[in-house]
Amino acid sequence: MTDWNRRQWIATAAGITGLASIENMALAFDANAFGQKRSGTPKANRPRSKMKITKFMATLVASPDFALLNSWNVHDTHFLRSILEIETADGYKGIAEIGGGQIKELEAASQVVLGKDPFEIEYFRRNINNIHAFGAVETACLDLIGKVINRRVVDLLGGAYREAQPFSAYIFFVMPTPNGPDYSTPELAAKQFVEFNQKYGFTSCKFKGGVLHPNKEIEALQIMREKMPKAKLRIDPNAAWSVETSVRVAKAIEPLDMEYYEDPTPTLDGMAAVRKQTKIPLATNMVVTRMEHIKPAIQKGSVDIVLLDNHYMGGLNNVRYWAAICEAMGWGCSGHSNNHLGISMAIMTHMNCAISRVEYHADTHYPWTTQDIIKGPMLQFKDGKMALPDAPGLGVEIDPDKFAALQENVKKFSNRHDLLKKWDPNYPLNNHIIRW
Ligand code: GKR
Ligand code: MG
Repeated sequence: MTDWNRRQWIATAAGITGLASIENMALAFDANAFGQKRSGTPKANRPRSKMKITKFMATLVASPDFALLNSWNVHDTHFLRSILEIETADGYKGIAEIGGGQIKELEAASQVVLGKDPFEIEYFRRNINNIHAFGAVETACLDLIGKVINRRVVDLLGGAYREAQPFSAYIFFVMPTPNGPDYSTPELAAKQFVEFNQKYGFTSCKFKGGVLHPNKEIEALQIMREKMPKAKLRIDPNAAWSVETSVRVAKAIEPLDMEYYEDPTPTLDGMAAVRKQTKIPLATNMVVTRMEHIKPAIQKGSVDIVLLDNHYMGGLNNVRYWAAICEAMGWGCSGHSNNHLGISMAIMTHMNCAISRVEYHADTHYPWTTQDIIKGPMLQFKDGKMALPDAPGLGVEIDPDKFAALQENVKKFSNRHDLLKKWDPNYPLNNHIIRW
């Protein structure tokens, strides 16, 4: 075939498939049409440059926290987070944030990562033994890669299914402390939701239960429903209730048109027993957290909704596999969180925006954060949503002065156990038990 005939053939094929700019397409497909002087079409054997990670730093930080209560404790004076920074020989940087107390695990992971290319994520997954450390490494690599190719992390996760992620208010009972707020009654918890709605625009509420007697928590939900007739309501007592109590509470809150009921009771069997006796969908971040939980959860009929979390589910890419499995199982997906800074806020926004299956408003503790690590102002919720940051990678950067201040805070960290024991001598500190 002559050169001209080949170009005609390609142009015709391109026309049939509806491709525009036929002449350009012909040029692009036909690598040898105009000899070696032509530009724009890479040769198949073009050498690819590899990058090399030469710096890996893991740092513990602490940010002040409120006296939030859950079924086994009061939050400490500060919450701890581990910050990972990586850098390549050519000066590209990536960052990540995971839970506190992961520094040793991250340092062990540095042995696997140093000297490697940030694109070798599957190699890292197979060779880093700690799931949290792998999650941090993967996130930092994606942040770095995003900066190299000038795209956002969400684009590396399948693209932005939505540009802003809706989040829910995370409502806690807060123990009164000398300088802190007091949200220790059902009325005050309901007031907190109204305040979060007014300040951030949240229209759904995850209410942390398992703290006061279940009747008080039912009362709090009833007041919330009165004050916010259209809101989506959820309660999460973190498995502090027996099956019997969980069913009794379910019957009492069914008329409130609850969106879901999160981990009322422990174990897949316990959840299955509750699920048989209520119309409210059951959600979890406690009984379906690893792949091996999926089969028994389906067999027993334990849950309807799984909360996705990149930390314990093996990183951002793995969470996408989780979402696909949830879709196959007929489970809905929401998003889980613990106390976190702005880096995690950005990570969760990229992750949830990439996953079409996340049809519920995801959790976030960010409104409780007062001292952040990121450059510039804290990330802002608008109408209950967090928009994807615009800059490449995660779109947030570490502010060195804020970082130094958060490192100093680690020395100030202490628990509030004495105060809690004074406030409620029967509180089962650190002891995760069925309380009612
Ligand atoms: O910070 O008190 C808390 C929460 O209870 C958190 O630790 C849980 O992991 O938010 C979480 C949950 O949904 O169970
Ligand atoms: Mg939960």
